Formats: sequence, C-alpha cells, structure tokens
Amino acid sequence: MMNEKLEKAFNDQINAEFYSEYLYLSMYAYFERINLQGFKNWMDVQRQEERAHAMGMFNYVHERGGKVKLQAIEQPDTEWDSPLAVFEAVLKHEQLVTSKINALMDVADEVKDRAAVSFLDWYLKEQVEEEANVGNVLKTLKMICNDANCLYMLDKELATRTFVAPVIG
Ligand code: OFO
Repeated sequence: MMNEKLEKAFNDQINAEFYSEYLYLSMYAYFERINLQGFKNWMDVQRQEERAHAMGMFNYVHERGGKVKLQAIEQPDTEWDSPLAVFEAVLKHEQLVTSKINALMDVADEVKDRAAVSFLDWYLKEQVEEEANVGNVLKTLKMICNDANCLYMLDKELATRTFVAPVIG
C-alpha cells in the first residue's frame, strides 16, 4: 500500500506531467502557425517525453498498490511573441517541474518510502538533462534571434530530434 500523502503527491505530479505535455502541444501549434517545422518537431518529441513521464508515475502508483486519480488539466498559454519567448517559457517551466519533483521526493523521504525516493531519482536526473538541453537551445536563440538565416539553420537542427521511449526507474 502506498502512503496516502505520498499517493496524493504522486497524483499531483502526474497532473503536472500531463500539463507539461499539453503546454508543449500548445507550443507545437504555435510553431505550426508560424511555419517553423523543426521547432514544431522539437515540441512534438518533448510532449511525447512528458506523456512517458506521466505514464511512468501512473504505472508506478499502481505497481505500489496506490490509486491513480486524474485531475483537470489547466489551460496552457497559446501565444508567444517569438521562438525566444517560447524557449524562455520552456526553461521556466522545466525549473518549476524540477522544484515539484524535489518536493515530491521530500514527501517520499518524510514518509520513509525509500523505494519511491529511488524511483524518483530517475526523474531528477531527467530534469537536469532537460534543463541543460533547453538552456542550449535558448543560448543559441539569444545569439541569433534577429537573424532569419540562423533561425532557419536552428530550425533544421531541431528537425533532427527524435523520440526514444525512456526506460524509467
Ligand atoms: Fe517531465 O520533464 Fe519536463 O516537465
């Protein structure tokens, strides 16, 4: 059986991961509108990763005898001023998710669920990687955001990102 407080914290995080998928899908729609197909592809891969993160926790709660309670997903933003503004929002969002995973780990610690702490370790490492990846795109955008040619080159690079289903835990 899963501790009740921890179960609630996991359910909140499942919601946050589904919200992340929704947010990146909204960014995908933005890039479709402004016809940056590589950026759109990057968002598509990102949203698939978020779905995998949500389902990883979803399955884990069941595996531990807990109850998954899905919650309403908040409406994400739909408009941004530029690709740079999008990636600034992505970094801010990922930093928020990192703090949420840390808080979830604190609950697992508090109720002395070592197995959950060890499971969540994967998510923490994933956040470090995600923040670094987003930070790199952001750095490039900050250098080139006024140059259409460079934006085009970056779009080509982002078009090469592919989704690889993560092995969680
Ligand atoms: Fe689920 O890693 Fe981003 O938010």
